[in-house]
Amino acid sequence: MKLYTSHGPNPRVVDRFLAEKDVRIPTHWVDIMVAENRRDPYLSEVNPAGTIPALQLDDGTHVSDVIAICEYLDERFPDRPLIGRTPEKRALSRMWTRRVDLMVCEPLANGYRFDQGLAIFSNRMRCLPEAAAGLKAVARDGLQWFEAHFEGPWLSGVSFTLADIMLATFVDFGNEIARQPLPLDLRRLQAWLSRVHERLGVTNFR
Ligand SMILES: N[C@@H](CCC(=O)N[C@@H](CS)C(=O)NCC(=O)O)C(=O)O
Repeated sequence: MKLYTSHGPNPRVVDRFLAEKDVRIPTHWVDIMVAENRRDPYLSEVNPAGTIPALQLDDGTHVSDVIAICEYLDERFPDRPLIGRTPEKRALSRMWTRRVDLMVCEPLANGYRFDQGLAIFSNRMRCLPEAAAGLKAVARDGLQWFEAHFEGPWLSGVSFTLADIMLATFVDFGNEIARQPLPLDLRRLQAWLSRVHERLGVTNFR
């Protein structure tokens, strides 16, 4: 197995997922700052969608997208499950992970790409600078929704899951890099983020 990794929150989710499971796999660094991921051989040999991370399986197949990669790793290394041991727990953690992705990760990341990240991203994907403020507001609305519906101690209840790792990593990215800080009045999420940091350590965006 080999993990193609780089800067940014998506690769960092997989790093944290692996660390929490105490699994180590060889990595290959791809420099997204110079768009190495947007040309061959990465496009033709690893991931035609051009995104990082991607995982090369032992049979040579490549899997991309954080959720697919983490699902595979959780099945391949079943100790310390982070998706869920039972169908019911898996259903819940998948529901919360999907909500996190659609309601916070995607709008927050595009809000960044279409604003501070424009110089890096405008020549590799369609960027809509006029949508940046709206997308950041959508991500904030998402965070407020999580605040209102959070029961804890973790997003999907008693089990710490991929949903927690994804949301915390994008919130860290918003706090540290993307100038979209977690509002201080979202008290439950602030306390949850502290618990995630106690468990995983703080993020270090490379
Ligand atoms: N939904 C994808 C998103 C992956 C993604 O956007 N990764 C970023 C790094 S955080 C990337 O590849 N950026 C460079 C680029 O798009 O050229 C996933 O789950 O893996």
